[in-house]
Amino acid sequence: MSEPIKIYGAPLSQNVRKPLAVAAHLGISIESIPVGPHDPAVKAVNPCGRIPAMDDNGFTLGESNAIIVYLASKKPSDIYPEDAARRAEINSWLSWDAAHWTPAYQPIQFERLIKPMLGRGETDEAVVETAIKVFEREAAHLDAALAGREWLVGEGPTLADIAVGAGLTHAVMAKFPLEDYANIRAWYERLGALDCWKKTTPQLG
Ligand SMILES: N[C@@H](CCC(=O)N[C@@H](CS)C(=O)NCC(=O)O)C(=O)O
Repeated sequence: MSEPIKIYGAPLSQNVRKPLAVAAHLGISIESIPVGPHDPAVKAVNPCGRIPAMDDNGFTLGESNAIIVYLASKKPSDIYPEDAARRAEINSWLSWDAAHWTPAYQPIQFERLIKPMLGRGETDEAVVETAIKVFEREAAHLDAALAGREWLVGEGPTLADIAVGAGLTHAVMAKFPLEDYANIRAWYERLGALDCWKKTTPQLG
């Protein structure tokens, strides 16, 4: 008999939130194993030690966006529709998330939130200033893409919204500069109204 899919990684991580939210949305039963990066249990599944990592009855996988595509492929639904063009658009956002969006917000989050939380020193304002320039460029792109739309692809939430939206999990605490991006803020509120988002809101402190 097969066991529930294991997702390794602390739910506080925005990257871990992605598979937890997708599983919650699809009603896929999973076992969440809340361990940090480089824990031996993670390394056994994902040799580079990063979270999330997945083990589906011996099939192991790293990279949050690959994991959510795998989960969605197990249970066909509107969050990853069969249509080739829709899938390609979703995949394009998943690539943008990994290649541009995450590197844009992560330094701000690290400097303003993670560093103080882990006692790794003061926020380096020079790093934040440089990071904000990068962030503004990518946020402007996302905001423009959302103009006149409720969701990034098609008419309902998809993996694209979950992957890209996960990056804003700690936006308030890390003070991401979102004041000028009304479309992003409205879209993130829509995402926040989904049950899968409410169920996976990390509890800080
Ligand atoms: N591209 C990876 C990034 C995963 C990642 O960097 N996770 C962080 C926690 S949010 C981590 O494990 N960091 C430890 C490290 O990079 O060594 C993904 O999307 O899964």
